[in-house]
Amino acid sequence: MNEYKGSLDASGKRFAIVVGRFNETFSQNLLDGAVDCLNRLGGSEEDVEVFWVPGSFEVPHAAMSAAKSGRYDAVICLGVVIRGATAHFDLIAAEAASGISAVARETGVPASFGIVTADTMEQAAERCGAKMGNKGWDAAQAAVEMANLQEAFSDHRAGEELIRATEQGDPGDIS
Ligand code: INI
Repeated sequence: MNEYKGSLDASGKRFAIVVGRFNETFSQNLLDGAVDCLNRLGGSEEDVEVFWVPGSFEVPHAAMSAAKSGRYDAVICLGVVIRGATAHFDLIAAEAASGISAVARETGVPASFGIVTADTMEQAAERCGAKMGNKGWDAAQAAVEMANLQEAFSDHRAGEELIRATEQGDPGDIS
């Protein structure tokens, strides 16, 4: 059995961070968390580019452009959607989620989901750096892991193993 795991080493990797400005104080906290994570995992701020967009609804569009540019190993998507603040909460949250997963699916560039969905401002605060941690930090960590895992698919030996597993009808465990 071959098992693949992306390491948590951000050195030498380039990241785009796309962040929705709506609920900006919280979004800024997510961004700070993501940048802190990349720094702690050995990344360089020179390899990080941040793109602000109006709100979470626009995050997938900019994330897709970033992924298609070929300049990044992964795209980190951040935003804050609060139910109390909008009647179209569900629409915005659903579009952000499906749009971000489409980025990874259609481009092959990992795109991590750091969109906080919360019922109240208090819940949002908890997920943006208070009691429940920082979802920006978590999304950055997932992006680092996925960026490294991607290499298993381009590495010669890893590729052969994946092909063999597929031929045997076993998709293989690449977690
Ligand atoms: N965008 C968010 O990121 N969070 C929200 O809570 C929110 N609310 O409440 O409406 C929000 N709306 C803006 C939306 O993302 C778009 O920017 C806007 O509809 C223009 O396309």
